[in-house]
Amino acid sequence: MKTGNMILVSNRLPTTVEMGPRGPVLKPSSGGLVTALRPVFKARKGYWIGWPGEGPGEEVEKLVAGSSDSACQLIPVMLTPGDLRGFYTGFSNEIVWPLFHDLQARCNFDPTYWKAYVSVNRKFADVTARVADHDSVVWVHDYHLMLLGEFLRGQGIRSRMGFFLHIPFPPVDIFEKLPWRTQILRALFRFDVIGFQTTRDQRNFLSCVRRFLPDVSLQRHDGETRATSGGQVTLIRSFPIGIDFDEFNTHAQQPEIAARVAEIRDDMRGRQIIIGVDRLDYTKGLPERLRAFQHLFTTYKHLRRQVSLVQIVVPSRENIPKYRELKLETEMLISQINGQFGDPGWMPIHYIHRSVQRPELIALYGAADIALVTPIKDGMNLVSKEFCASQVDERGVLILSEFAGSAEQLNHGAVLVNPYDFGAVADALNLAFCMDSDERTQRMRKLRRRVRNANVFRWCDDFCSYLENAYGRSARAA
Ligand code: ADQ
Repeated sequence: MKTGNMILVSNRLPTTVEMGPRGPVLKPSSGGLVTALRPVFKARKGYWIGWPGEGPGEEVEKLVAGSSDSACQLIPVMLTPGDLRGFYTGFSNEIVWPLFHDLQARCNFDPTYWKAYVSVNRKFADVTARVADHDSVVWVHDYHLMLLGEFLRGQGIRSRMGFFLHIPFPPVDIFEKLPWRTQILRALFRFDVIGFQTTRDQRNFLSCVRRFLPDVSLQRHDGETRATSGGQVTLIRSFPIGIDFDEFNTHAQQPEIAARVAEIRDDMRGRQIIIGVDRLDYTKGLPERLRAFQHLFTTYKHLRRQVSLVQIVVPSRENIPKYRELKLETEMLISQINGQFGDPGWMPIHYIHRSVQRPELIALYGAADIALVTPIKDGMNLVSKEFCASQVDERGVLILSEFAGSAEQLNHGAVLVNPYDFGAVADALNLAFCMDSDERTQRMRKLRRRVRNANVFRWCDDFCSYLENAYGRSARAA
């Protein structure tokens, strides 16, 4: 029986493969997306389709197929090393990722990458088509799988299909550099719903459609756009993703975490703690942030010895040369700043280069006086929201880049900055340092209210019910 199932498709399955003493073992991941999707899978039979991660192919495939996640059945899409090079490292991360973050100079428009992208999207379509039927709801995630709707429709699949883009959508002057711009836009119109993080992304996308697909008619109404193309309807709207607020908020109030917060603060000997938490990615604006921090101690000399930055960086995409260069640049800047300003009793920057466990992360968020979240562009940025949810005593200040998607929701309580303006970031740090406790509380209260309300469960509910009710379906089924 396949009726009415929910099929989620993403590049990665919500698991990782680890090598144990007796061969590969499967570890479930516990990200916000997985938590948010559990209730959806409770209501209906569910499948999650994706690549399971590196490991010995056949063994991993058997392991995943035989695993029973309590919420849904996992279905692996097996990819060869060649697929991963061309599709994942190549097209997804050397073309779409930089281009969609407005960094066209970092793109490598190698035509072989496109071939791999097409072929892997087809592989995903073949696997999805095996479990999809007319009553299924298919929810495709992110920039790796923009062609999936087209290939599924090509196989005669008429179920409701939605696509959500987790990263930004670039302005038309940047998107137009993409050699495959028309094919990608056309393919997206085979979905019934296209969701973006922010209204800015939605606007950019619509400008691109007007420029490159003049035959598509667009009607705007109340925040959503109804696009008609060849008699088929696609609805376009923004659905800003949230976090599991309660998870952070509840953990932050537990005595062990409170004790750890006190310990961290103690270790810092009364200095204000500035926290930065990022994947090591050039979009997160790390070198820019460090230069602004350096500028701070030259402009605001009184802040020397009064503040320390705790910068936590999780390694990412280490097989891509640009990411290795970024690691070197970041570490060089950190040692330069520590060498230039530090002394035996004070380290300006504490650098942690590894993944930190959730309880420790919440304690660090809770102990911080200031969060410095300055991506040069970000679809949403969950760190800005996690910081607010962990600030149970409401005294932290959030300094947030104007170019993070979350700035659209958090602009009332955060101090917004242009991350390229080192002077302005240094000014914001000084402002936050000097901010009195009433203003801090007032701002943080607003932020927490917003993050609590627009949580990940609401996001998931909004998208799923919108997709299920999408009237595009009747046009397609005709
Ligand atoms: P990411 O680019 O991965 O996500 P982000 O939204 O900041 O960016 O999420 C990063 C996650 O990794 C956070 O949950 C954070 O806690 C965690 N993390 C970072 N450093 C860590 C460390 N050292 N140890 C442990 N955990 C760490 C993409 C888009 C974003 C969008 C999300 C969700 O690029 O714009 O917000 O998807 O849609």
